[in-house]
Amino acid sequence: MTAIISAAAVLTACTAEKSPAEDLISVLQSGVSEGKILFGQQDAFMYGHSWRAVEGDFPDRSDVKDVCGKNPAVLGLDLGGIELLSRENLDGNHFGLMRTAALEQHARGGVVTLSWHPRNPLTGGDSWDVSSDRVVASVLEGGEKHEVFMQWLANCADYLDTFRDEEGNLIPMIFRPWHEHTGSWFWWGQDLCTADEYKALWKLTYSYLTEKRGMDNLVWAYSPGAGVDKAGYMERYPGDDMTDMLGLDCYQYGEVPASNAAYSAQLRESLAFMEQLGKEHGKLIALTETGLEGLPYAAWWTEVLYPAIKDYPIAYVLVWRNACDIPGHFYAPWPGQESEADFRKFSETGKMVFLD
Ligand code: BMA
Repeated sequence: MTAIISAAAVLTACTAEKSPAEDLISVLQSGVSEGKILFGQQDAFMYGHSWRAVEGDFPDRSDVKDVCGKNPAVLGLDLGGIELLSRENLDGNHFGLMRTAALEQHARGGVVTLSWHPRNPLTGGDSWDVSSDRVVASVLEGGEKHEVFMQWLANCADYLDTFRDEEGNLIPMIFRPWHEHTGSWFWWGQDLCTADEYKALWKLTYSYLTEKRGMDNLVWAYSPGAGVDKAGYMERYPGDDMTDMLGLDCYQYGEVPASNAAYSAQLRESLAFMEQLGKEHGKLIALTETGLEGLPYAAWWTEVLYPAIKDYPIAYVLVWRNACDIPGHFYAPWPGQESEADFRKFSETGKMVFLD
């Protein structure tokens, strides 16, 4: 972590008694107290707008680095597909290469965060298959898919257990399962299960990975979607003992510049109550997903995103992926993209943290 946080902070943070997760939490807290915000992108090293890493050709590259000369300090990766032991995740990333990317990110002093879009264990569909509101109930103890789901968790844990540094130690990672549950587009969403079922799903996941499998390297992030108030945000909170970070997934939708103000207002309102909650519960807060798809507004970084986040003590902000195979589905600029120059300004504010 030396690259992102002062050496003194690291020395204080990394004491022998702490778990890898506690070390990462301390490092992130140090960044917040220094007034910094780490910049992240989903799949940043796996592919970009016009390239993709493949086995045997894994370039040290990201679109962000192509644009501003520095890499994202946070790398987001998704585990979707590991439950079925697939070779590649749902977005075509080879699972072996994802591990390489994570280990390299850790070695260069960066942070790794993991989301998970698993298949639907009841219907056989994907995460977005909301045709049944019994899926969460079916995976809980006593449910007809409980055994199947426990095997999925085991497959996930077996994979995560290979994320080890050269000394054989598990690297710390932010784990962000069952995200955006305040909406109803995933099988674990608001209208698809009760609050108790959601919390039981979290507890099952947490207990299995931490207690049964002993994974003390995971920093647990809770990340509701935008559009809820403070009470709605906390309605399905799993509890302080099973959560380390309060996140938020909040995107900008609609025409620009018309939608700029509404997005900023929503972000500020949410981050304001998250700041309070963070203090009340002693948790880190972060903007775990955000972005404007296609970046059609050239000054979005310094005129929209930066002013909306700069006054809040968020550990990081992560923009979504730059798909190489879906036209227009990107959230960071690449050389030639119209927000390129503005992104460079954003990267040079002194507040946002990138990695060499
Ligand atoms: C969505 C889109 C999809 C992708 C999914 C999981 O927001 O980017 O194309 O499959 O996330 O990464």
